[in-house]
Amino acid sequence: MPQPKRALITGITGQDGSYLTELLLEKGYEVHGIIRRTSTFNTDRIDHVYQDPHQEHPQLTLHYGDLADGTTLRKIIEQVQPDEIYNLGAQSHVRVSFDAPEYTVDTVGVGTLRLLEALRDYQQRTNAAVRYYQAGSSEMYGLVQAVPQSETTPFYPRSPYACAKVYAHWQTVNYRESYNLFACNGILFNHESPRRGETFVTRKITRAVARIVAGQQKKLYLGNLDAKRDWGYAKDYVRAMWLMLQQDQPDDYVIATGETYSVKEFLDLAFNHVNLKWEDYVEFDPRYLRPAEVELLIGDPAKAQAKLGWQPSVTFPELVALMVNADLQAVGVISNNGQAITSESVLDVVASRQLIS
Ligand code: NDP
Ligand code: GDR
Repeated sequence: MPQPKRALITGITGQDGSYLTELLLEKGYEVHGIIRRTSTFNTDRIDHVYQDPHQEHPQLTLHYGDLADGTTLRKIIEQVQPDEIYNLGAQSHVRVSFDAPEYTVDTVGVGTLRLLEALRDYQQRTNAAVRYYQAGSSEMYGLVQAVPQSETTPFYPRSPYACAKVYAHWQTVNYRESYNLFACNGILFNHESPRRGETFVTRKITRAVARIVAGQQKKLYLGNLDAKRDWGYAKDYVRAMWLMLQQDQPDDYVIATGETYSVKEFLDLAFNHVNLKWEDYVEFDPRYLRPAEVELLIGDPAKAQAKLGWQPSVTFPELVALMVNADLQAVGVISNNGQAITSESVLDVVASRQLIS
């Protein structure tokens, strides 16, 4: 029996970490994840794949660690002896990065350097061939230089988060070229899902729609509604991460849908799904504005399509619908019976509950 491949994931408790874990477990990997010690459980998104560490040969093992703690990162790499490392850990909220710039840069920027250094030493000492994935972001493009943005578009970061991601990107390139590491940068445009953190705009909207329908919320406070993003489905995007590490040569890839929509357009689709008008519920709150905004992101996924054979499988309207439906299920407005839920069937249920006047 060949040994299963072993993957180590930072940020395993996040949106992408949870989908990537599912994908790798399906592919027969032994998965190891780094989690932060917290005073309450932070493993909601991976609880359904959790395995008792006392069982023989668990396929999923969690290790306490932090990107701020290089010693522990080294120890975990030594212990796990991974074939692939996916560095997804980050303080990933752009607005919060303006409030906590030093912490954000330490985790996102220097944290990546700590991991690369630990990997370099491990690889040089053991001669092990380890493949490394760096979670880069479309935020690195920042102020528009050209559209659509591709692997050759210059970066112009507009937040502490984005500056730290640019640093991490170039360190990854530098370690690849200096030490012959198999290291890839994914430049991923926004990707969403029912597991998206509740303070990112898409999930904030879909959660509010469900809560408004259920009578649990009256208003939704938002910032800039004119920003445009290239929004895809997170499950598709973690497949791209894995594909990058299966190629003959390490390289950098843009992962995007090639389409862009405004926050307003997201609002339109999400509220229309339950026959409401967003204008009746949304209020402006300047606290959600950023000191510098990224106005327009639209990615060119041509290289990933040609070299990785990657394609997104979910359209923008489908993405909005699946997120609203998941939040309607979470508040108990529609049942979770595994059947496809259309906009019409949502409206039937909502109307029958007399929630729409
Ligand atoms: P999330 O915010 O959902 O998850 C972030 C993960 O990082 C969580 O597991 C979090 O742990 C962990 N984390 C936070 N701080 C530390 C730290 N100091 N040390 C170790 N782990 C830490 O992000 P996503 O899943 O959406 O994104 C994954 C990665 O991809 C991130 O690096 C993000 O910046 C990047 N990215 C995301 C995009 C998107 O649209 N989603 C687009 C492009 C890039 P905890 O659960 O304990 O908070
Ligand atoms: P982003 O995502 O900054 O693109 O970063 P976010 O959903 O936070 O913002 C998208 C756009 O919506 C506008 N907006 C609001 N945003 C939030 N969060 N809350 C609001 O109330 C609100 N109102 C309007 C924002 O100004 C912005 O223009 C995400 C993160 O996942 C990053 O980690 C990742 O790198 C990038 O996507 C690609």
